[in-house]
Amino acid sequence: MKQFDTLTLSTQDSALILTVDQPKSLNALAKEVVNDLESFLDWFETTGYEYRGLIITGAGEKSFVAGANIVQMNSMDEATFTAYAKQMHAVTERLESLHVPVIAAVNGFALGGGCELALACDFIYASERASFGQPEVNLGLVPGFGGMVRLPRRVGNAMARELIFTGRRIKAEEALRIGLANRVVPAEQLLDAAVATIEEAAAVSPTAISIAKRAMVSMDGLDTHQGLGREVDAFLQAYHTADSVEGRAAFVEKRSPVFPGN
Ligand code: CO8
Repeated sequence: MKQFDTLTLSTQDSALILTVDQPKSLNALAKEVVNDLESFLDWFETTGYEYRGLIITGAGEKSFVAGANIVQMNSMDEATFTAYAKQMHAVTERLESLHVPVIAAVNGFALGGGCELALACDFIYASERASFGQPEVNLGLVPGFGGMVRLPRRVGNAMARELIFTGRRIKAEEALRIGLANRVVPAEQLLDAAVATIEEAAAVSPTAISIAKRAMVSMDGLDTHQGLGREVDAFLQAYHTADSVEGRAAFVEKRSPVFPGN
């Protein structure tokens, strides 16, 4: 298994679990962490085909990711800042486009860049101890790793504005209520719940999941008519895959499909 200084990788069933492992700074996204996330994606995109899903979580009991590293940010010049932001933007866009489902297992603070990292995952499972927020306004800042783009898409424009303008921290149950988290579970069941969902997805066609993911990302910002056009393209692409030939044959022959994965 590939090794990183700031991330830990482990496996459970068909899932790869990526733990941001900097508990002394509550797993804040230091430059070194962002570099490692980028290297992880280089590795996973090219060699991660045996895994049927990715789960991202944070080390320790207290925090998922507490945001960008504020101490490091204080000594960044404009060029370094821009490079840092662009690098993290690329990481989030690559996570969204991965071929497998990506679940944020939020085990504690998901603040600022931490909330934004979770928003780049397909969906969020929260432990009962989790809390979420975009507290940048407390620092005289605004979200910079995609929060102003992705939070409104997840929770609606008005709710996103309320959270961004107040910097308020919300608990897991409220995150569930507003649609930020899909599920809230006791802390000790968080990873198992995420793994169980990856296992459910592992039973269906991986090609269909990958086509659906990429199509849905490409539909962001399109109007209904354009979106429906993309959907037809994606449907036809899926229709011609070996997985679909097998899935439809299995239905007619009243047996379980064995997807070849292409
Ligand atoms: N960066 C660096 N260090 C951090 C961070 C952080 N974001 N968060 C916590 N730490 C460190 C603390 O400094 C402390 O270190 P030490 O033990 O050396 O003093 C350690 O983690 C533990 O933290 P606390 O003692 O503060 O723990 P508490 O339980 O008292 O409080 C909180 C926990 C509430 C999470 C508190 O630490 C906090 O408010 N952290 C900051 C949260 C925040 O504001 N996050 C947003 C940051 S800005 C951002 O993410 C913008 C992203 C876009 C950047 C775009 C660049 C172009």
